[in-house]
Amino acid sequence: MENDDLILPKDFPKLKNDTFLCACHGQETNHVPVWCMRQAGRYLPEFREFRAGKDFFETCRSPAACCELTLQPLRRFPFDAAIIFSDILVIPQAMGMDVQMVAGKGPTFPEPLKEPEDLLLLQPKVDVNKELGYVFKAITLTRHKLDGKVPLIGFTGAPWTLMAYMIEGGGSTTHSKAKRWLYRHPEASHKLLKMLTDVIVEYLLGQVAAGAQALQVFESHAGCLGPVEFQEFSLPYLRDIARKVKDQLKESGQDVPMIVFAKDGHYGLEDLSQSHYEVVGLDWTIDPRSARERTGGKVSLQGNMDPCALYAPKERISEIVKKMLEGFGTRGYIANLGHGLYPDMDPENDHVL
Ligand code: 1CP
Repeated sequence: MENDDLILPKDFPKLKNDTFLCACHGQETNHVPVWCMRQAGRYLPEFREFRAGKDFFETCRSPAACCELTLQPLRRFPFDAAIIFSDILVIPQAMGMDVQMVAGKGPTFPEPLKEPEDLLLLQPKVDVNKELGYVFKAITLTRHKLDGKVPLIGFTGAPWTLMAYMIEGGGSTTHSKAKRWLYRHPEASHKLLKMLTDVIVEYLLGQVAAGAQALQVFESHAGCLGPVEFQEFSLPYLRDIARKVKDQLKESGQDVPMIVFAKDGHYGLEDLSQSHYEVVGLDWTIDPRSARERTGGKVSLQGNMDPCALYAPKERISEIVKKMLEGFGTRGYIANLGHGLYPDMDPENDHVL
């Protein structure tokens, strides 16, 4: 590493643009802050060039590489926040599972969990500093290198979403293997969700100690649960995570806003707005006005333009953004997409957002 001081989580440069953090707390801002999910990624030619020939998870384990990839989109666009380059699947790895990124296929677990006995193969107690210290180093280095330009967001996958990958062994359209556990092995499912929750809490606290200024929890697979399963297998753990992280941070006088993004979980919107998170992230299937009504001003909202709207001509994108802003209003609002950017999108269209 070029300068040893840059791996110490202290003497961080003063934050110059706190618009995103103010909006998280529902405070008045002089513009609506913007960032994009997957703002670092394959839609950027410089990302493709940097990642070429390198293994994805090796890249995740290099603090210098993660720092560079986090900063790339900020050199192009005036985003109001950075999100650390990493992946949600570093947690199953830390728990002892092998996960590989296979070109053209995505994340793959050669030996997914099949039956409840397989839980014995997981590390019962994960030392996050040892197993995930590389993420903490990347966060510290990036926070220094950001030079106070914008705040740095840390993140994690939520327990149900991680459980789904660990059982499916990769992406899935039905999640039927993971859902089989919920219906056939509810006790083992809760055991696994609890194990994941414990690691996630320590992991998020480690990210804050390393310099993360906000935290997002991705429940990307909320949509394959119904409201009843969501109440039992997702929501309690999402709540637990926020409560435990906040209790710990309060003890040390820290206030770090937390965002929950439960994709396609609109049936849970009221509950999510009362789950100790300052911000609820929304996918594009929710109408902004009805989201405001249903969350009753209790939380800030983030989202929710359909990423595919970026395929539209620039004038049309401007109209869509204008409508979105009218729907959400400008207070307690963070403009974002309703999910991540896709690899074939034109980076130029991000400017319109
Ligand atoms: O080689 C590559 O570049 C692969 C593409 C890629 C990238 C850029 C993957 C594989 N992960 C990432 C980085 C990443 N992943 C970030 C940081 C970058 C940023 O946001 O700017 C973040 C926040 C994630 C989070 C993540 N990974 C989620 C949650 C968000 C979401 O999309 O819902 C999920 C579900 C994953 C798993 C994952 N990692 C990669 C892929 C292709 C997938 C999805 C697999 C699937 O379910 O089919």
